[in-house]
Amino acid sequence: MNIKRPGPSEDGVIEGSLIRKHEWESTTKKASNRSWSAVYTVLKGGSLLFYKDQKNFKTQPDAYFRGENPVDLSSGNVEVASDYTKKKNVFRLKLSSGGEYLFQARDDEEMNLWVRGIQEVSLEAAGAGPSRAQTLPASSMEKKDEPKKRGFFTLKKK
Ligand code: I3P
Repeated sequence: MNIKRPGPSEDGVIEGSLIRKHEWESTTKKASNRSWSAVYTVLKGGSLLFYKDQKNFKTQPDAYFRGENPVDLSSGNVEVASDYTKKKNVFRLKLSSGGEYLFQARDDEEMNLWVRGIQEVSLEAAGAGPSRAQTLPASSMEKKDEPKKRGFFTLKKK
């Protein structure tokens, strides 16, 4: 299987293959389909978009995996799923709706790229602005004050 490493693409998003498990539909409702599925994932415009594969994304950007709507990342929370021990390199995304997904990346490096990327986008989607830094822990504030704000990898602002 050809797995593309995630990285910034032409229009400044992150995209790549992940294995996904939808765990919770909402806080109280488990997802009806909790099987792991390979999804071509695109982080773009404050949302995560899922496709069957890269070709579908390139040729039919509106044809989402199983017709799913993009997942809005505002107030989303992403973290390494260290409590999930059945698979390696798994991170968890919790949404403000109570929805919850697990994602398996190919390796530790890819997992961290996604976690950092989604973290950054969900903060921005939650409402960027000067007041935002005040809600971050001190260590993050120091980082934000560094001259090169986006040193890890670049998510271009449009
Ligand atoms: C699911 C599948 C998943 C499993 C999930 C099952 O069954 O085996 O791998 O999640 O467990 O429901 P199916 O493919 O028949 O839908 P794990 O890999 O995390 O165990 P769950 O019901 O505990 O979420």
